[in-house]
Amino acid sequence: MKIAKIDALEVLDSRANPTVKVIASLDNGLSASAIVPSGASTGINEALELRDGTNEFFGKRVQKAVNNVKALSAGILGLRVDEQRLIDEHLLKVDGTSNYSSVGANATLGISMAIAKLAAKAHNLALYEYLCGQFYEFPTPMLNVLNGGAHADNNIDIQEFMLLPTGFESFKEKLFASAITYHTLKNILKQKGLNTALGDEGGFAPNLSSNEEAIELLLEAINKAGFSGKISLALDVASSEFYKDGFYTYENDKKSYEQMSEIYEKLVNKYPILSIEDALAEEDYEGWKHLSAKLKNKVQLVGDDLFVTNVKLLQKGIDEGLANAILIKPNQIGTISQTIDAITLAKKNNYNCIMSHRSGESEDSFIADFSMCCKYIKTGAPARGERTAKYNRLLEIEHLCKSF
Ligand code: 2PG
Ligand code: MG
Repeated sequence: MKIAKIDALEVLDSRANPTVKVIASLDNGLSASAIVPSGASTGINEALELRDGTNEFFGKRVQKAVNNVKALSAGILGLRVDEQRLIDEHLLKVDGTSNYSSVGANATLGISMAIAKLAAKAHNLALYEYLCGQFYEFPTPMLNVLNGGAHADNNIDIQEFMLLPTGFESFKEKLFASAITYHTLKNILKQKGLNTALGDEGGFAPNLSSNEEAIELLLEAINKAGFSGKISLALDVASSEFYKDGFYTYENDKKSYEQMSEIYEKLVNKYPILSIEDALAEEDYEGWKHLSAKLKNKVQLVGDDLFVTNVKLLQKGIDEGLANAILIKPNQIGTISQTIDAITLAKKNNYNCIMSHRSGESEDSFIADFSMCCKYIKTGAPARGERTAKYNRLLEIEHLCKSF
């Protein structure tokens, strides 16, 4: 059970940017590896993603973080691999800051993920069993089929338009119905002469005249595919991206948080939208209070940039009644133990948890297993290998559970 070696290297993510891969091994030769994801619409309070910042590769190399993995491993070698919390606490202590700004959260998370995978293997457990214990459930997927904002080169403000398949029993039924709808959406876009090129998360990224047009297109696809009433919608507005000096630049107009809240209320009344993420900006606490009082009982309000998987920020949100759900992204906080703490605190306070990918991803399916501790998973469209790696892993888990 003792950790014998921790190795690291640079690999590429789904946007052709360097990222960190960590390989951990035991004395007996058993090994496991993990690849760290990377966001584009990052929150200001996220843990630091360390990039070399040199002239080479647009400053994006992560050789420093790779070197830090090797340096950090010195204090971990010889420890039991299933001492996850002890190991994660060691990483935090050696870094010495609250957001990993010395060694980089891409270094610490790589180690933390690889250790968790290796421990699961050493115990002969599936990763989800190791991470979630007996409290696992199959998450409902939220599939981002139309991309805007920082994830696409089009003119749409809202970053993600997602399918939320609720009217089905199994994960497979939810996923397949969504994939059929995705194909139907592609055909509709083609027929209308709209672009069917894909954005970063595998959704289509056409130029449209308004955000509402995107919603209408999704509903048309759901209807045509025969899933009306069984597939609803979710949005990630990622509004921190278009918030400045107290105002939101939405559809080329300056809006206050009151006006944005009214827009959301109208959308929720008009369309089957069940969930809205980052409806307001991370620093707009007054706005979040207003919006939460107005809509919390009608729709799931998800904090992503607002909470950044951080228990302190989540606790503050709970105390002030902000939102009613949290997006869970391990690389926002830097270790698996801290991510588990955020999930635990959320659940204790009846906040729904949504396990989430980053827009820059890899073939690593870690979050698929981890999502078994959550009510939802959002990991992009049902297309592109770095997204289907996660959905396919969940299909596999479901299959194995059924045949057991
Ligand atoms: C988000 C994420 C994932 P990014 O805003 O929720 O979809 O995007 O990884 O670019 O922050
Ligand atoms: Mg988000």
